[in-house]
Amino acid sequence: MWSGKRDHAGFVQILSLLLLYFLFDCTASNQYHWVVKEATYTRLCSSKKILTVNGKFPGPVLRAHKGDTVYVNVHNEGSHNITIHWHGVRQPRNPWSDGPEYITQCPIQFGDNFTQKVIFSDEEGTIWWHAHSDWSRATVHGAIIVYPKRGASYPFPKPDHEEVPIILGQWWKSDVMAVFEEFVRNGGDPNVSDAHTINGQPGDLYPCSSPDTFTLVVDQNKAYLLRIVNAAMNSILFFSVAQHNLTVVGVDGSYTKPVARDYVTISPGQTMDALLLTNQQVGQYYMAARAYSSSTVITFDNTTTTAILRYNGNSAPFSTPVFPYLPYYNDTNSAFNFFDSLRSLANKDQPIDVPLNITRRILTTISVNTLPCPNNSCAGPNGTRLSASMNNISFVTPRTVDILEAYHYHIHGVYKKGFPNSPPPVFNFTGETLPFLVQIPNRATKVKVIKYGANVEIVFQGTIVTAPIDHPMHLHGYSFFIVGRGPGNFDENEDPLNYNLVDPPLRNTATVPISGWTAIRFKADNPGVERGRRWRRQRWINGFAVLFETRLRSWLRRPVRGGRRSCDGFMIMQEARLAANFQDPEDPDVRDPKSILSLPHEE
Ligand SMILES: [Cu+2]
Repeated sequence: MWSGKRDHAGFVQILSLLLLYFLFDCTASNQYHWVVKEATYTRLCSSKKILTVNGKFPGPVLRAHKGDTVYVNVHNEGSHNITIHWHGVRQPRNPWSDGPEYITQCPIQFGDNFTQKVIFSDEEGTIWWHAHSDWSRATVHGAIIVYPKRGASYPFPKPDHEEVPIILGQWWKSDVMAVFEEFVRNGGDPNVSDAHTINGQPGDLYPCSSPDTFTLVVDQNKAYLLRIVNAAMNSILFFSVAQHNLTVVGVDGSYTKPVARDYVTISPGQTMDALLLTNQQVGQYYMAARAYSSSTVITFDNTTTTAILRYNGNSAPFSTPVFPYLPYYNDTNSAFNFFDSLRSLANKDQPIDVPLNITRRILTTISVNTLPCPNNSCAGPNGTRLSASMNNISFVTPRTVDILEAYHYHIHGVYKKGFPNSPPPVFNFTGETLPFLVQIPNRATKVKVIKYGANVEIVFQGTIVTAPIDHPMHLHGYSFFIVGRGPGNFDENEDPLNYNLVDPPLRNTATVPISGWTAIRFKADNPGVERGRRWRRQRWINGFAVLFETRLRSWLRRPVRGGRRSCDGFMIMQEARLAANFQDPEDPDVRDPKSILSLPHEE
């Protein structure tokens, strides 16, 4: 099935059964050995070293059946500290090795190793894993394929080929860590990437790329299950296959009612299961992806990546493949028309449980604000520094102890409770004018404490602060139902009347439309520290943390030594109590923890 793909030759994992050792789990568990290390790759006529897992880009596929527990021993032989995150894996009562840096664990230092336990519970279909430290995920990522439970079947006819990863990514000719450091330093947007990629290859439309274009060789009249992942750093993408429909049967590790489309939209962090029926004439067809970008002020990578779908028996291998339809870059209607077409199965075999009686409502703005910069020397608008916010709070990442550890051991001063339930300054979020008050966000490590079992609704409200933009929003530890979305300001009286509470899609990443809102619902039944975050231009950090009621601390069975990555080994605790503060390398002016914890709005 794979051809012309040097870099994919080793997609096979070392897999071993540790039957006796993990007998208490009642099932044999899979164990993976991953080595994070640099490897040299050549793209777009130049070579560079990139960080990889086992030398592969994209990284190895992790395979499991629904209900499996997998152990991944990560050896960091790279040059950066790193964490590996299991995106879209619920990890029930096991946030300890979920990966988000300084939220649930501290990074694996280079030279060190850490065995991460990954518990697959509800999710089934395609999800993915990626590094969760700075910009290392640009090259350290791969697909996770969760097959149906052993003995169970798909809710659709079994495809002839059930495993075709299509990993969409982005490539910079320069070192991605240098791109990251540069925009952290200058406070502006990251440099635009030089290419989009399909399975690590830019494709025929870029220089020096044709010979290595990813080619999927297929037989006629078969069904192929594409496992599509958007692993790009900041591009929402349109993807399509010339003269073939994609029948979407699942998103973000949850099955959907089948929906046949001539293109799909996929945001960074999202995944998709799509059936491709090879029911066209024997020949060659392009698959292609390019950006959806509706902002009028933000530059983006407007290049198009391609791969080739080649039928066996094709008699004209050197003819130009047929090119597919892709919506135009700023076609918001097409982008969201696709998202709106997704529905959960919601039948008797796959019932859903949308929370109806909401006990915790949160309305949060998501904005790209600006911070003043000395001598107006930064690269944001008017010399400012860009800083994303939720409810006008820009999340400050702790650097001495992770939030989960602080929560579990009652370490004070690492985070503060009281993330507001609604925007502190209410203004016309999507109107023409903006109060000065909301331009400069508060910087804080602010969390929302939610009672175990609460039925939560969060409405993400886009704003015009700095510039309106579409925002992909992601939650760790949960999938959620997307019950509604709309243009303009959310109307708490009118808009809920139009919610889909019957068969809304269950996702882990929602896309909030430019100058609009999206509403999600979930039941808070997975104790831990979860982080909601936005999925673009990561350093405009972003997000808030959600904590669960104190009495559930005991439910979080902290793994014994070796199953937990502390910030500085297990003796960190005493030091942390003394040293917990928020010195932020990006902002040396912030020295006194209290100074950034004085917030305008407390519960
Ligand atoms: Cu995630």
